[in-house]
Amino acid sequence: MKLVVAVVQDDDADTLVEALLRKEFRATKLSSSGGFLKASNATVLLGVEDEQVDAALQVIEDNCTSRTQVVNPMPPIMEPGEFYLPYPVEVQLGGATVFVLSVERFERI
Ligand code: 2BA
Ligand code: 2BA
Repeated sequence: MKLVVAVVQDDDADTLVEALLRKEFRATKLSSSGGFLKASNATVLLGVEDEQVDAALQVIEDNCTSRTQVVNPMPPIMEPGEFYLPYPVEVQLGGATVFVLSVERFERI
């Protein structure tokens, strides 16, 4: 068995979970936030049999889209009299960041 951990954008999370359930995957959605943007995202956990991993990844790929987001970087620490003109930076948010881990033991208690 494998544990698929997928960090996805908030906008895609509900559609993804619905699509996974339609294909009879079991899923748990956690609210999370990105370290860099500090914006909320979602982490979807899927415990799946080894031979189902590719099918699960395909559902993730089909339902998670890459987007560009414009962010304002943190201003630097200023000395008195210094002037900082903030300019927005474009960040490419991936459709999903996916980790696949081996599960040593799975129990339903
Ligand atoms: P965030 O950390 O909020 O990152 C959002 C996007 O900002 C990233 O998109 C990437 O394009 C950019 N970014 C992140 N760190 C950066 C840095 N140090 N310098 C320049 N740009 C940076 P994604 O790579 O698609 O990641 C989306 C979200 O997936 C991340 O949100 C984070 O929550 C998660 N993630 C990505 N890689 C991860 C990893 N190796 N471990 C754990 N979580 C990860
Ligand atoms: P839920 O997905 O809301 O599922 C609640 C209960 O509904 C499940 O209890 C199970 O009895 C039933 N159920 C879920 N999916 C089903 C399906 N495709 N067909 C028939 N019955 C189904 P538990 O199995 O005790 O799971 C409790 C919670 O643990 C789940 O909440 C989910 O959040 C998590 N979970 C269970 N198995 C998981 C897995 N393989 N991967 C990720 N999360 C899992």
